[in-house]
Amino acid sequence: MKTYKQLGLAALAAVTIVACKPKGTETAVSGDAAQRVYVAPGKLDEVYNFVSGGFSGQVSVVGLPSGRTIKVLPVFSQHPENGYGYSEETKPMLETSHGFIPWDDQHHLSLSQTNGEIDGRWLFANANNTPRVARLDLKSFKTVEILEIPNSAGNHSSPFLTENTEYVVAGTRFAVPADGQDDVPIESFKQNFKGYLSFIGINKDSGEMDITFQIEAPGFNFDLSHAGKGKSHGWFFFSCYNTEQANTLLEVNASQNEKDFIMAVNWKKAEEYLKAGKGKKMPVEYAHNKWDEEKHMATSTIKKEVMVLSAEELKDICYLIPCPKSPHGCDVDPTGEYIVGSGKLAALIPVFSFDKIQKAIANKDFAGEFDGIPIIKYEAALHGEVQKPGLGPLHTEFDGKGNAYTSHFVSSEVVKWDIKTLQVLDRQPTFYSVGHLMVVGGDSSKPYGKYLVAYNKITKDRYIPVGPELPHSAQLFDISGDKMKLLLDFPTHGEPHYAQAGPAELFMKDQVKFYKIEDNKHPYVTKGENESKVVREGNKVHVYMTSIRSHFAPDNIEGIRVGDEVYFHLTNLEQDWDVPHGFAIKGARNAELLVMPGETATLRWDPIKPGMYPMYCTDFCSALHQEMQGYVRVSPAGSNVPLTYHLNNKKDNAQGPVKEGEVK
Ligand code: K7E
Ligand code: CUA
Repeated sequence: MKTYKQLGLAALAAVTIVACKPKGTETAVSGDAAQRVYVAPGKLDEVYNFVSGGFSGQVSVVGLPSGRTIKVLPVFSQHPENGYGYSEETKPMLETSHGFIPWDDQHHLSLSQTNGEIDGRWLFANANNTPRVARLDLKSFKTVEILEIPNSAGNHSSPFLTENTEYVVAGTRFAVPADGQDDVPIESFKQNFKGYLSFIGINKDSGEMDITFQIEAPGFNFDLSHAGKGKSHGWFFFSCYNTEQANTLLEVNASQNEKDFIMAVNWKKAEEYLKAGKGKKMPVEYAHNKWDEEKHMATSTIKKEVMVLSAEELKDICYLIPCPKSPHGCDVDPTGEYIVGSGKLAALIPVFSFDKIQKAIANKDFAGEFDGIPIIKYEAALHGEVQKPGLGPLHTEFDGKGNAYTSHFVSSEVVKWDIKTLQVLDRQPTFYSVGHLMVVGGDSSKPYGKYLVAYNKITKDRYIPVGPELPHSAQLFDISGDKMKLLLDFPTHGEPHYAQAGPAELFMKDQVKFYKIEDNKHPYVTKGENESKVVREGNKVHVYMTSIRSHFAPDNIEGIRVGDEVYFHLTNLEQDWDVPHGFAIKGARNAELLVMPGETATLRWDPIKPGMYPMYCTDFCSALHQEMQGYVRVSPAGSNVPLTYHLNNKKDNAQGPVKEGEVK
């Protein structure tokens, strides 16, 4: 919830400071908490928790209940730790229609589902700033695809998905003019700015993404969304704020209306219109980046067209439901009947009924329209309101036992309530100012329940202090009983927003342990030490290099000249789990490579002055890891030192390139 910081809501902030310091922080922890979170040495966690990294651009894998960060997975930001976004193979993953972008702001995650249940196949992640959706393969835990979203800005209501992973959606947080038609006065907001909702189709087998269609909706700010499930499968629900359509000082001007909207989208109907040829092709530009598992490299393609359906023209795709007041979270319960809107400035939580929405549509129980889109009467759609839940409700998750849990930023608490009766059942303070919360499997049809994690914005006194910026904080609650029990605090990487989690068994089967060297189709692969070589093509030098415990082949290279572009194509010949080798060379202006067993990766190196340049392995791979090193001699431009390479003083190509199998 960076928005509060950005908008600088002075009044809210004042409330926060007073309200975010609940009393009795020590007594909030129950007696057996230590036992409940203790994962003994040699034992494994029960749950995989995938946590968004916010302004880090990455995703963390956290084990629950221990709260230990197991790994940070690079997604939208360069990651010097393993060379993601620095190696020649991974650079295309970060290409966009704006060129190479080394960073983004990552807020929401969705685990793929089959029949409404988490299936452990893929993890989808959104990029807010330069709108993109990424797909991670949960066999390799690698980012394997990134798709840019045209006609969008601030891709916030994303990447929420339908119950069979038919679609992942991406709604624009900023209303914007269409791409290519955007050189217009900002004051023409009401005429020219629109809200585009992208429906990204997912290939059932490969998981590959493609934008099937976009819906052009009124120029609101689409904030969050969730798909219908069960009876409401076929529908999507988006919260919108700034229905005032203000374009300046939004903290005041977008908080005028008593009610904004939740937009209900009948995407099955949209599919029918698409089939009937009602879509319009729009010229746009967006990047589609794909990782090739056999070639161990990514490609980036610019796509030029998108299909757009107009919500104004095609009457029965979209309906607006009034929702108080600047709604943020928009969450659907496991049965698909209840849609929870969380107005960040409201003192109640409205819960809408899918059946009632359908009835209201059939009876045309409307209170007018907005840009041609019918507005359903609030009361006609409403199941009821949770009264006095707390201040600043943001996000809601479910335990599958009829309970909902809503985070409250301003009053800094998690509130448990009964979905049917709307009675508040329990409240627990958070330390401090909770944003998102997550129940294990809590947005699926069958939540696993048991644990709830609150992702908090302010840490203050929770950890040993580390200067002006403190880590963000997560808090683990046991929700198996009637009352929530606080078990654990743990610091997080970046700024977590949403998270997803599922039982560990789902993610532990069929993981990639290494890549078979015989399947490696990288164009610069070196499948054995005797194939290693150095080839000059003008000022480009290609080093076909291998690594195995504990040496590189070759390990000495001479005849490199200032002005050369040197490409180290390192193939890791190891065929065993957990034996990567690293590669670094002095003066390299990118990062190291961390090459997985059986994989090939390339580091580009442009030496700018003559010298002796050591290179070495960066990952402690064996007892003789420290011996895993070599030299590259760089001579002045125009020097006639012959290009040679050696291992154990054997094999060089001083007389020209070595033929296969030949040792000189
Ligand atoms: Cu509430 Cu970006 Cu989902 Cu943050 S958002 S908390
Ligand atoms: Cu290879 Cu250290």
